Amino acid sequence: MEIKKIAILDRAVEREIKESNIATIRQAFPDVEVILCYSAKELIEKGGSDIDVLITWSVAGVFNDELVDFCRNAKKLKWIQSVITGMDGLLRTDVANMGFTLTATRGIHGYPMADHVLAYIFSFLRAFPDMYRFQQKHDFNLLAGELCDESYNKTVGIVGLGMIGQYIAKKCKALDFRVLGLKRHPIECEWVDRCYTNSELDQLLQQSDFVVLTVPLTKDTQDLIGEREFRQMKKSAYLINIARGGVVDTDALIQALKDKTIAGAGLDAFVQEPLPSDSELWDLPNAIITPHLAAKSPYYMERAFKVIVENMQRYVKGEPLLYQVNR
Ligand code: OXD
Repeated sequence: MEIKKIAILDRAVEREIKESNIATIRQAFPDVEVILCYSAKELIEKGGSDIDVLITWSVAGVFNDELVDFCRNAKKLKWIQSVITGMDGLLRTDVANMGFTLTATRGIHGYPMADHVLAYIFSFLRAFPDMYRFQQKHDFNLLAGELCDESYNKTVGIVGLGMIGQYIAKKCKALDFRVLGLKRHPIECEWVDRCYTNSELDQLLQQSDFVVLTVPLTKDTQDLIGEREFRQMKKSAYLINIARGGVVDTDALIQALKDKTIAGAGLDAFVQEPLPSDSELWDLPNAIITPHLAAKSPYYMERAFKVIVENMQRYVKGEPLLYQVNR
């Protein structure tokens, strides 16, 4: 397969793709024309109607009507490579059925995401949200020790044991947690004490002190965790969602946090992003909110572009691409 021209469409606000990332492509493919742009309109203005490959984000919002129309009319476009792993934002649009080869970037999220999960876990164990509230009041609260717990004898249950989930398991095991996992087709994994299948979710929920969600958002995982599932969890347990907001029923989550059906939640993904400023979640004292950045790291794009260049090399050689998306 020949590649003559590619476009890299970055997100306008964040502008995360740097010239140094694009240089990785230019070095490996000096004859390929590369267009960098921030909207479908700019892509057309810069002469991108005849691109062979589109490299972009697959989060909700990027594939807006403009970009969907662009894809419909781009006669030479055959392959769309995402710079992230979750493809739900793209798959929800008509682009899913336009016959393009679709690939994600995988294998690089575990490092920052495992750190992010551990940051939630230890913040909750050591009551950091409470400590921060005392600090804001200049309150050297000697009774706050009552709020502190420890990791000894705690269980982390990871719902979704893909590449990210397994890396989280590895880090948790190294810190002596008991680790449970859940996967449609259970696997043997050296860092997981027991791997359950989908129909055994309740068993994982009932035993875990921290339930970590790392599954993709699909029709099978939409609202996977709702009122019934919160009631299966221990009252002392925390939910950690670094997957997609839609995996959890938001109303049931707010209720569970208010009623203390569970102890708290670390949330990085939301049904509506940005999380609306009037969402009740912002003010719940037992929620830690981060703005969908569990995978962020100074090294992310550098790693992502290595995967992308490897895929371009495979593409021109006619070899199977890495991380093809199964619609
Ligand atoms: C991803 C993400 O899908 O960071 O890669 O949300």
